[in-house]
Amino acid sequence: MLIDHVEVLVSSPGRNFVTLRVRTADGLTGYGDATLNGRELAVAAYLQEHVVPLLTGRDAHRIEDTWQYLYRGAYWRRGPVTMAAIAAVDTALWDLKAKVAGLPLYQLLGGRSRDACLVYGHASGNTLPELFDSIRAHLEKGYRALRIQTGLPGMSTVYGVASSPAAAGERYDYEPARATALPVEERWDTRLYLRHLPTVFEAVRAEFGPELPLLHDSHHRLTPIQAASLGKALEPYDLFWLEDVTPAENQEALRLVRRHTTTPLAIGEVFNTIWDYQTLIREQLIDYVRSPVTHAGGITALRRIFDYAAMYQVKSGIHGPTDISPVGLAAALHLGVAIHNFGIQEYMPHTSDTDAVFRPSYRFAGGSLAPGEEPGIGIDYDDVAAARFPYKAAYLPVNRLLDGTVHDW
Ligand code: EZ4
Ligand code: CO
Repeated sequence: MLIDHVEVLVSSPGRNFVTLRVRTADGLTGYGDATLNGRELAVAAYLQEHVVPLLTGRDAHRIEDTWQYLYRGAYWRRGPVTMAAIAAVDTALWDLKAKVAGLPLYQLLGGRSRDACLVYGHASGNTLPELFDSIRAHLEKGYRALRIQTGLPGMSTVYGVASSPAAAGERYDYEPARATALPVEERWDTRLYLRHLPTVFEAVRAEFGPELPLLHDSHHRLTPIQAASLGKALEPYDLFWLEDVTPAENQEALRLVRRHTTTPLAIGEVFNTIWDYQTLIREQLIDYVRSPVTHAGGITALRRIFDYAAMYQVKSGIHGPTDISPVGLAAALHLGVAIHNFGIQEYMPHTSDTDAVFRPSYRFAGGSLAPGEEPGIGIDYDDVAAARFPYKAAYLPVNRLLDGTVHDW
């Protein structure tokens, strides 16, 4: 199964995506996702200039060897650009191997451990009534777990709050990347957030009862002691998880958080290797691993992280915003139905333009996503549709404190 043609596809059906297509001499096609929000062309160039020339003529069956070749062979290790590029190759090779086998990918990963992946949707609102409308709209669609993000009184934009209300149609998802010449700048007030958020969860529990699993993302904005205090304050509302409380480059910071709260913690959407989780998992400082296939070196590498996590009863919570392409989401679902320590899968539906380009075969029903049943990962990229959506530079926002200091976004 020799690789004879590799293409880096960049398109923007609603937002930018970088996709790798690997063709074999006998005419099979495999896909991988290499999208890195706001830095897309860096990965496209890494692939085009430094990886594509290495792939032509290789045996597509040698997934592990290719992974090690690209990881160790570059000498320069880790990092989001490198690991997204390796992820795309790895995913494309798994897609190819499953197509050769004539099986959906999850069969090659050990077969089903469950019927489908429970997902959580994104409910948000600037005010409580808007938030409640968003929760109700999601429940009507069948969601059985929800992330709750809310505006702060007096602040115009806050991470995670959709700009249009729930009823406004298909673009009710939260898309932070904006096609502006410079990144949009947002403002942030940690003390206000810490005071306000528990009142929101109290109101949501009072309105919707104790059963519904609720999640929240602090998006790296707190110090360890602030995170500890928030975790404690939210304990009465029984969160499924509290996400990214601190910028976790410093894994030891989580020791302090953990000593003070039993609120479950999820971390890692910006991590890219197992080493970023070593202390967090071994010392059981977190409960959920957030890495997606797309940013953690592919199915091969993320599977390894999950197997390590399983030793410590840490579960998967794969990142699934719209900046993970349908290729990355499809790969996550095959892995998610196969592993034993599945936790939950994040899900923000893509736009119909995105789905028209990628034609994913996964299906949402009853609050869960099930991977497609045809051979491979279940993606069929439409070049004609993609040509309608050329790349458009877009940036994630930059965050500043009220006095102007740059803060974590
Ligand atoms: O801000 O993927 O949990 N989800 C998130 C996302 C991230 C975006 C950044 O590209 O934190 O919304
Ligand atoms: Co997050």
